Amino acid sequence: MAVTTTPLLGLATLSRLPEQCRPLIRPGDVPAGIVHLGLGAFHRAHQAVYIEEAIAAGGGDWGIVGVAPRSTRVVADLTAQDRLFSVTTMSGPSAGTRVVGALAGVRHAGTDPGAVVALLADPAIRVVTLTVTEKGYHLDPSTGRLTADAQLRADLTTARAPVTVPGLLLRGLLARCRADAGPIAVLSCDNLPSNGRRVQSLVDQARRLLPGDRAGFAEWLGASVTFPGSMVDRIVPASTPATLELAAAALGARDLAGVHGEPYRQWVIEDRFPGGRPAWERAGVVLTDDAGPWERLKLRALNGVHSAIAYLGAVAGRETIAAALEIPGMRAAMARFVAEDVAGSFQPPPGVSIVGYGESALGRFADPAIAHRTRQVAMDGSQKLPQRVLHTIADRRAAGASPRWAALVVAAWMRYVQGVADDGRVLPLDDPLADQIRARLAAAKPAPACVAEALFGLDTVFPAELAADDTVRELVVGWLTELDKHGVEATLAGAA
Ligand code: CS2
Repeated sequence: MAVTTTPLLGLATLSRLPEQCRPLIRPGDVPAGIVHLGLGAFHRAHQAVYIEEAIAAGGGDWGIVGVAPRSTRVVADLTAQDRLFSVTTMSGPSAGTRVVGALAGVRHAGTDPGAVVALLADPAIRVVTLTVTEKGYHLDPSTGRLTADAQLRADLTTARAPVTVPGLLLRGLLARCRADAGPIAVLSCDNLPSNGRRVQSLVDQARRLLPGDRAGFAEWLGASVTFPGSMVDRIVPASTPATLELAAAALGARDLAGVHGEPYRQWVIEDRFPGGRPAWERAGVVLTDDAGPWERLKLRALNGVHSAIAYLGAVAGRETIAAALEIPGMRAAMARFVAEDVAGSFQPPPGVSIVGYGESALGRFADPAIAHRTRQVAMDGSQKLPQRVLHTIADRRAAGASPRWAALVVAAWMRYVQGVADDGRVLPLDDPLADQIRARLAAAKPAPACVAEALFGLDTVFPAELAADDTVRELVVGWLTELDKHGVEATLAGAA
């Protein structure tokens, strides 16, 4: 009896894919012009899609060399598939799958850091993009100061092969300067506050730690490297077996690197690319001279709300964001958070309503097909809270207001990190500051005021002024007391 197996996605299977699933370009046809650090699901469903569309519409040698800082798995899978992967766009009951061919190469930084440094010094590469998550930058979330961790110091001060992202970037830029390989733009696509300026400051701080006289390097950086700010948006949960099953069913080929995401996507980029850039405007990217208002809009009215739903939902035992949004009172509380606290905290982009934007974000979160896990969004809270919630609080306090709903989000995070859901189940604490958080909680009495006091003492998360603000403390302790006594569901039912 003949055994039929589904073939693996690759150049050899391309001609057998249904027409509507085929990539716009074939990997290998377009030479590389971009190095991307961070080959996770978000990059594959966002920048890779936009860049492929821009190349297809406007040409140019802008293929991407994707670098995985840690995961060897994604490099092996993509290599086996000739760097092809699919993106399945989910919307309610329907799904559409398309293969993307933007990857001109893939590398694993852990096993071959020298190759990554050499790429950054290659004149053909004129843009570096990054999606390495907030913690990948090794910056204190509240101040933006470079953390002085041993790994990073060793990357910068010894001749060993770099293992951190800032280490790779600095060594690469230094090699580029020495090779006189021409100007380049470093484009952060992570949800950091003022991400362009943060990365510029990261490079500047890291440069000062390099041994020897680096005056020439500083001058070259100032003249040849730009750090455009950007806002990126698309909900792309971690892939699951269901993602790969959907891809295989649509393609008739197995795709081990498939990702899925929502139909919505947005990219706003400051147009400062001294070595040129893809024709992004042909792919729907908004090019601007100031991404700041867009970035604040997204971090505060979308990501802040996302985090709030994640903490409250996980404590209430809900697996997904969509399920958490169905808790009675959740949607109303989130709408009031945006309308009463976020909306008054900054000037939005011209013509954009913060309340309307917040409403549409809630609509996106509500789609159960996306199946974004509350625990995934809850990860790394210490790195996310400042730009998502604390900046809203600081701006509202400066205007004399009492940001009640934003305080609920801080209380929800403080409730979540204690590690036990309302039904007694254990919640994971996946956070670079997990040890510090646990130590502070272990030393504190369990009363809400003591827990809040202990956590407000995390000075790389909470600025001193905010931690010492009695109004903020009272609001947070009030909510934490409610959450402790009555649980998330009763708190929300009585709140909005
Ligand atoms: C989420 C984001 O995991 C998280 O923290 O809030 O990944 C979110 O889905 C994206 O920023 C949407 O663009």
